[in-house]
Amino acid sequence: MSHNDDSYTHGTGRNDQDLYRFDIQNGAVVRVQEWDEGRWKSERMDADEVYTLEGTDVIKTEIETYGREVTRYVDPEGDGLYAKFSEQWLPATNATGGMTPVTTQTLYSRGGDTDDHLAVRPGQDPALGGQGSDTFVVREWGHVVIGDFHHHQQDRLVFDMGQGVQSLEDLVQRLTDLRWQGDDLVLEMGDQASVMLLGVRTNGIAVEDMDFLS
Ligand SMILES: [Ca+2]
Ligand SMILES: [Ca+2]
Repeated sequence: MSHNDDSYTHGTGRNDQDLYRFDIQNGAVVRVQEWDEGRWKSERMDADEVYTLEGTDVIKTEIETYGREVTRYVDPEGDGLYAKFSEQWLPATNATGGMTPVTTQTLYSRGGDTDDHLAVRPGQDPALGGQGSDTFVVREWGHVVIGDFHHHQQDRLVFDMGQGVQSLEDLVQRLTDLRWQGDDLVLEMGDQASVMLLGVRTNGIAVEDMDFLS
């Protein structure tokens, strides 16, 4: 798939905080840097990560226990500054449910006017779905923020973290606090994880808007 078909509807997720730079020598990525807290920081390239080039896109393939996580970075302006565009979980054939993610379709970093599937991860700007019925998939156990959940747009909140959360009861067991912070709703799961939903006091959310996959 070429990202060019998609990038205008999904956006690139690009902003000042989620930028990457890749040093490329002889067709291979030799260094990865991430813009973090106002400066470039080198990212360790782990042995279980493989970077490849596809046109001008950089593809990171991360080998996990029960599958692969494929992340695409794009540089639409051609200025050497990349943004994370999408990710996809490709389970191994022996993957077991529960403690592995379930959603295998491509998840984007930023939504547009259409119905979008979005990856929600810690350490990123609030996930934005935009107009349309968007599916926010929480992919990681950590502190995440969703910027524009709207009940009346039939947006969905999906827990798919590979943590064995497969029912509302599983989630409730892990919840240590559920509170309003102004117009924002915070679901706290100990010190290690939380889901903050900005503005949902007015935008609305119901238990029926949630799916519990893993
Ligand atoms: Ca959308
Ligand atoms: Ca939406």
